[in-house]
Amino acid sequence: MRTVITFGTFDVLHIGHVRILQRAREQGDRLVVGVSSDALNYSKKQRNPVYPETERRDIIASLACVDQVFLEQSLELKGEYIKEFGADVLVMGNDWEGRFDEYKSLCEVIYLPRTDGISTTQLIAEIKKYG
Ligand code: C2G
Repeated sequence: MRTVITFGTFDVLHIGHVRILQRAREQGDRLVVGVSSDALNYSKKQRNPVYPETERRDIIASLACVDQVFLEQSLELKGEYIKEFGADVLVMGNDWEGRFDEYKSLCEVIYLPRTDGISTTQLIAEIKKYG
C-alpha cells in the first residue's frame, strides 16, 4: 500500500484542483489531503478563504480520488503529518518546486505541473464582474 499525501487550500474548487488530486492519487494506492486551515491560509495569502475550512475539508473528502482528509494547521508540520499518515510520497504543484525538498529524507517528493489558465484568484475576479 503506497500512501500519497498532498496539501492545499482548495478554495472555490476548480478543475486545476481536481486534476492535481487525481494525478496525485495515481502516484499510489491511497491519497491523504491536508486542507489548509483558515488561519494558515490567512498567514499565507493575507485574506480569508471564500469557503470556511470545514466546508473546504468536506468538499475535498467527497471526491472519489481522495481517501482521507485532515486540516493542515502549519506549513512547518509537514514532516509530522508525513509520519502520522505513513506517507510514502509527498505531491505538490510545481508552484512549490524545490520548497519541500527537505522532506526527501522522509519520503519521495514529487512536484506536478499546475493546470494553466485557472486559479481561485482569477475566478474571484471574474465573479466580481457580475456583482
Ligand atoms: N493547482 C494546480 N493548478 C492550478 C491551481 C492550483 O495544479 N491552476 C494546485 C496547486 O499547485 C496546489 C493545489 O492545487 O498543489 C492547491 O492549490 P492552492 O489551493 O492554491 O493551495 P496552496 O496555496 O498551493 O497550498 O502546505 C502547502 C500549501 O498549503 C499549499
